[in-house]
Amino acid sequence: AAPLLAAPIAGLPPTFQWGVATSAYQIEGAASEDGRTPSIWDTFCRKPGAVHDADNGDVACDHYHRMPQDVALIKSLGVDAYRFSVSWPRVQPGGRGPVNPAGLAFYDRLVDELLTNGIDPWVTLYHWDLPQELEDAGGWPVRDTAYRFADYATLVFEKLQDRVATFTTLNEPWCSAWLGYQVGVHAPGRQNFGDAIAAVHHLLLGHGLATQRMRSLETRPHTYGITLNMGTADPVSDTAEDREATRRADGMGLRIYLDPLRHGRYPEDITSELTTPFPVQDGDLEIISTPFDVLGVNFYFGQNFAGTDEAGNTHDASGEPVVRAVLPDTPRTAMDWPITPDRFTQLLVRLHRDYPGLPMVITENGAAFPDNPDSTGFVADEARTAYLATHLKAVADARLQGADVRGYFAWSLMDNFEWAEGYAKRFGIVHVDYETQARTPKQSALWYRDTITRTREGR
Ligand code: GBH
Repeated sequence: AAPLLAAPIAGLPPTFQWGVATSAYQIEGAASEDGRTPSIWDTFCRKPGAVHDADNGDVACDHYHRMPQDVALIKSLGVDAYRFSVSWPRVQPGGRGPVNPAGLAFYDRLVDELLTNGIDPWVTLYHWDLPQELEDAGGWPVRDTAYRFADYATLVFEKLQDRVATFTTLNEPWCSAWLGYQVGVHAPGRQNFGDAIAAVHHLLLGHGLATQRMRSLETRPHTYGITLNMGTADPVSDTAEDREATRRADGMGLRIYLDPLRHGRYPEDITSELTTPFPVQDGDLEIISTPFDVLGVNFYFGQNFAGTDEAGNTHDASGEPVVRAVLPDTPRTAMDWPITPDRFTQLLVRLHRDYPGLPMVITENGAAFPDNPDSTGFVADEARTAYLATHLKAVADARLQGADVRGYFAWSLMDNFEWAEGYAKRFGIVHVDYETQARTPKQSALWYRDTITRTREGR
C-alpha cells in the first residue's frame, strides 16, 4: 500500500495543541539511581508470571540517561507539547518525608530542556508508580495515601510551578483501582472488591487534596486537570438485561469518576447496588469536586455490553448481575483491541453533553501493531498511521458537534514498557531497538509531523 499522505485535518483549528505522551516507569529506567526507591511496579515485575517474559522497567528506554537526545527527538516531530509523568519514588523515596533533591533535579532539567526547545511541558503527577513503602502501609485502599499524594504533589509543584503551566494529578484511576486491586493484572496485583472500591475513593480524594494544595501555593495561574480512561458502553441488543448491563458498565467505568469530580456526588444508581460502600467521610465530596480546568481523555476503544452470559444466565455464581463486555466486530490491534473511531466521536460528544463546561484534551490515543523494522530500523506502520488518522478525524467530527477538545497527545512518543505486556507490544510512533537504544521515527511519526504542519497552516 502507498503511504498515507498527510493532509490538513478539517475542523481542527490552528490553535489546536499537538503532543506526544509517555510515563515515567515505561521509559526512564535508572530504577535504583540517585536515591530512587522501588515502586509497586518494580515489585510486581518480580512476581513470577505477572509480566510477559518477566520484563521490567530497570532499563526501559534508558530515557533517564538520554533525556536531552529524547527532547531533540520530540522537537523533530514538530509537536507543541510533551506529556510525561513524574516518578513519585524518585522525588520522595518511600512516599513520605523530605524531597530527594537528586531525583527532583531530573524533572527540573527535563522542563528546562523542553522550554529551551519551545515545547510545552504537561506534568502528570501519578502514572501508577506508587512507592512500595506506601503499598506496604496499605496502598490506595488506605485513606492516608491520599494525604501522602497531596504532600508529594506539593514537592513537585513548588519546584516546577514557575515554568510548568499544566499539572494533571492522576492518570487513569480506574486502572489503578480495578486492574491493581480487584483484577490483579496490574501492580500491586491484589484481588479484593472492597479494596478496589476504597482505592477509587482515595484516588479521587488525593486528586482533590493535591489540586487544592497546588492552587493555594501558586504564584501564577496554572491549568489543573485529571486524566481518565474512557470508552463507550452500548447494549448488545435492546433487551432490558443488556440495557441494565450497559448502565452498570458506564456507571462503574465513567460516572463514578466524573459525577463526584463534577457534581460532588457518586451516582445513586451505582451506590445503591454496591455491596461495599465508598468510604466517604464528611467533607470528602467537597474536596473531590474542587474545580479543575481540563479533563484529560485517554481513549483506545469502545465496548458493547450484554446482561447475560454465554449460556443465557442473567446472574453469576455469586448472585451478581452479569455485565459482559462484547467487543465490537471490527479489525483489531496487536492488543486485540477493536478499532472503533466512531465511538471516539460518540464519547466526546457525550462528555460535552453530560459534563458541560469542561474543556477536554486527548491525553492519550494510539495503538500497538506488529511492527517490522527494516535493516535501518525504519517501520512502515500503515496500520498505526491509519489509526491515528481516523481517530484525529473522529476528534475533529466531535468538535464540529460542539465538543470542546483543545489538543491531542499521541500515545506514545516511543515504544516502551507496556505494563503486563512487557516490551512485546509497541505503541510508539518512534521505534526503539532495545539492544542499542536507537530511536527511529516510524512512518506514523513522519505522517504526524506533516499533518501537524499542514493542519496548522490550513493547506
Ligand atoms: C493506557 O492505559 C495507559 O495510560 C498507558 O500507560 C498504556 O501504555 C496505554 O494505555 C496502552 O495500554 O478491556 O476491561 O481493560 C489504557 C488502559 C485499556 C484500560 C482499555 C481500559 C478497556 C477496558 N485501558 N481498557 S478492559
